[in-house]
Amino acid sequence: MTTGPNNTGDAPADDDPMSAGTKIGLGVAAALALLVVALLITGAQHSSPSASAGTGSASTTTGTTVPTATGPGVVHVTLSDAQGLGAPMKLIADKSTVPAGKISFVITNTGTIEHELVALKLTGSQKWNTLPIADAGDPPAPVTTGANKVSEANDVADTGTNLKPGETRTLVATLPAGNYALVCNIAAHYGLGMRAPLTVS
Ligand SMILES: [Cu+2]
Repeated sequence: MTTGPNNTGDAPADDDPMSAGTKIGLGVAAALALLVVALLITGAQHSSPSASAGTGSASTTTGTTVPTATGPGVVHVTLSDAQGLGAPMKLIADKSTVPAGKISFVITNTGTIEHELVALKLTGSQKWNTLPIADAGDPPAPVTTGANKVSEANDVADTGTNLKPGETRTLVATLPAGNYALVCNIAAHYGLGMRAPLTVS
């Protein structure tokens, strides 16, 4: 009320309270900053797994989160090569059997070049590791010479754009019971070993 501006005599008195206040304020600010950082770290740790689950009931969705989810419907797929087209390549899935329904493929490219994941529904007597390499082009089409891909006529889930080296991506697909081949169908990759079986039961 009467503590308005008093010019005289208050100047020295103002100095001390203000500097003390400033110190307290800085202390509080530092503490708050630490708290915020801690919350951000905690939040990040908690949000990763929950974001992984994927949402929606669409047949396929993709995400760029790096999930750590596990469960019967989660298949971790590793795409790898040692030196590009100059050596055998690998497509390794940590499961070969999953229950029918929503399946989350958590795909990581640990190789040196780009890769993709395509799930092909097998029909008739087709086997995952002996699909005819009779196609070429993008999209693949039957050719008489220069074939380096398998047919994608029965493509049921696809990462679309390729994964760059080091990239992880989630592909969610709703698959009915059946036999499938997981392949990378970039030119020559299937033939170099990028294929794995998947049974949906
Ligand atoms: Cu590949």
